[in-house]
Amino acid sequence: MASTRDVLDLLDELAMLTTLKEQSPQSFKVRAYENAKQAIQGDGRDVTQLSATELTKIKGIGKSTAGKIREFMEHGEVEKLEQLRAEFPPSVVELSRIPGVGPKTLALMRSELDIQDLDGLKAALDAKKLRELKGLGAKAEEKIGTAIERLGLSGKDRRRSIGDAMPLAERLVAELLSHEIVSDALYCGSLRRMSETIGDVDITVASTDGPGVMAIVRDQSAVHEVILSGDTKTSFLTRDGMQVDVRVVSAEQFGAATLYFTGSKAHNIAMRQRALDRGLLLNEYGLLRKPEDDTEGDTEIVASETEEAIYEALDMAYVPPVMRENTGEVQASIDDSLPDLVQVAHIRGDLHYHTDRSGDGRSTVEDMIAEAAGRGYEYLAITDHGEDLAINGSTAEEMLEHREHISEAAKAHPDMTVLWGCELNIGAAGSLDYEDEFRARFDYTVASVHSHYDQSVRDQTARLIAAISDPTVNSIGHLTGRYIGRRPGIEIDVDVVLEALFQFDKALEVNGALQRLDAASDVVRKAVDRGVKLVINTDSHHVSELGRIEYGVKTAQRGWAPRELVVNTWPKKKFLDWIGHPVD
Ligand code: DGT
Ligand code: CA
Ligand code: CA
Ligand code: ZN
Repeated sequence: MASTRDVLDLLDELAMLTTLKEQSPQSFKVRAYENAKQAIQGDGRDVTQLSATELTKIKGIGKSTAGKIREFMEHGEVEKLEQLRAEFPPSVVELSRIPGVGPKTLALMRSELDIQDLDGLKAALDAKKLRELKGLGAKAEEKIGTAIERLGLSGKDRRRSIGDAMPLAERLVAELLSHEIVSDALYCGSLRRMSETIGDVDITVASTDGPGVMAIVRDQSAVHEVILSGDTKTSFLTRDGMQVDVRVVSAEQFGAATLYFTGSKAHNIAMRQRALDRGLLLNEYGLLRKPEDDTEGDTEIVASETEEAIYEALDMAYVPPVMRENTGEVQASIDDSLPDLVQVAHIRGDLHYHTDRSGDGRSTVEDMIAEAAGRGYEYLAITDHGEDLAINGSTAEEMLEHREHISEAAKAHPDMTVLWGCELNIGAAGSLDYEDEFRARFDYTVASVHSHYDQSVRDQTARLIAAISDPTVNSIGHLTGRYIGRRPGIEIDVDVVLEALFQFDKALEVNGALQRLDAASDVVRKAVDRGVKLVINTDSHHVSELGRIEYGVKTAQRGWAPRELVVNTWPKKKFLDWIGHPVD
């Protein structure tokens, strides 16, 4: 059965493909789909149960969109969407995501040069044909070529961004868990380790009814093409070519299987060696002891039901999945010297948080504050965009009004300290919004890059250091500004930037938005080694986004971040002291 989530996905896809069709994200039709999506999110009801009339009564949903939602509910597909999908197959959609390839350029590439996929585009780039298109030129051509290279879009084993893979995997696992015959299910592989890019999705299921589970899997709406399906394993492709492997094991073997299929391969090999050193065998079925004489007798199962039991039987501390990369965690686990990692439960506040004061914020001050209070936060920084971010920012005057609004709304939650903050925009050469004096009045600031991604390493490093050294800045948000797999971030000298953060005692943000995960876990690990303070944020623009804190925390854990370095795990007094704010 389709869910509200499926309807939101439907509207997303319609908006995206209609943008390509109309060659503009501003088109009336695109806006209609986007408004409908926001309206449904705001309404909160299960829209699959509503009639066309009830749907159109929701403000923001027009007649035509309501009709499409009903068509989807009744027929399982929408004719308009099928037409758009035929006109813009996944290989073409993929091209539209390359920075520099807008809908108009895409249309020209197809009509003038017959480019229909990445290979076609690369051939045209090699032949320097792109520059001949109307509105392009040698510079634009070069930019597109560089983007393809830096995003790693080429090659046979091309990888997907975690932001594309995670929602799919989470939904499949939830769906599987809702069935009686499934006793457990977990996504494993690189996704469970929080790699930024995913080769394929690996799901492990515990059940005594393999064929039954396989039938459920084949029936999922995400399945575009089944590659293979036996009694215990099904592999399928989604519409945009992502591969998913689902394997069924018995509940007794679940821990051994998830350990194996989570990997990494290098971690598995080191674990197997640890087992061998103790005369044991480790594989996807369990930690096993062979009979003495090799031929007679049964193999004894030492541990297999849970991952914890296997680590314990090997005299090792449990290694969190995000650390299983064989970069020192195996030895640290043996020595019992794994760091005291930050956990979601340690987080006491979110410090990068937008409201509808920002052009791109979609929930009210009241709702955003209530949502944070609902999570039990002790403090919160509302950091709407500063004035330099043209469409999204606020003037000094608007910010002062906003401060009043915030303190009024905060009265409903007296246990939580709500800080009047700002997300400052770091200009091309490191400038920040407002007059110095005004900027200094904010309770808390996060400064981040939102433009000028193409400067030299030297200039970008200097740019960040200018912001870090500014006395009004408390933290640096989404360090590189990247969108994983979509937009390469700025290139910087990481060591120099981390040294500056340490010297000026500023916090480095770990941004939990899946398309960002910025600073990346490898940068976090260097920051931890240098003793740089961290702050884990959601960068929420809507009340539905606070849950991202989990991804931020996992990214920090992947960088071995200990609790004490993360400033938003600190008790309120300690945190407020650090930012120089009076404690109330
Ligand atoms: P991916 O899919 O490329 O993003 O990365 P993974 O880590 O998900 O790799 P995948 O899907 O090929 O295999 C899933 C896990 O299965 C992997 O992390 C470890 C385990 N595995 C796969 N092949 C081998 C192998 O040859 N030896 C060992 N020890 N483990 C393996
Ligand atoms: Ca995989
Ligand atoms: Ca796999
Ligand atoms: Zn932001």
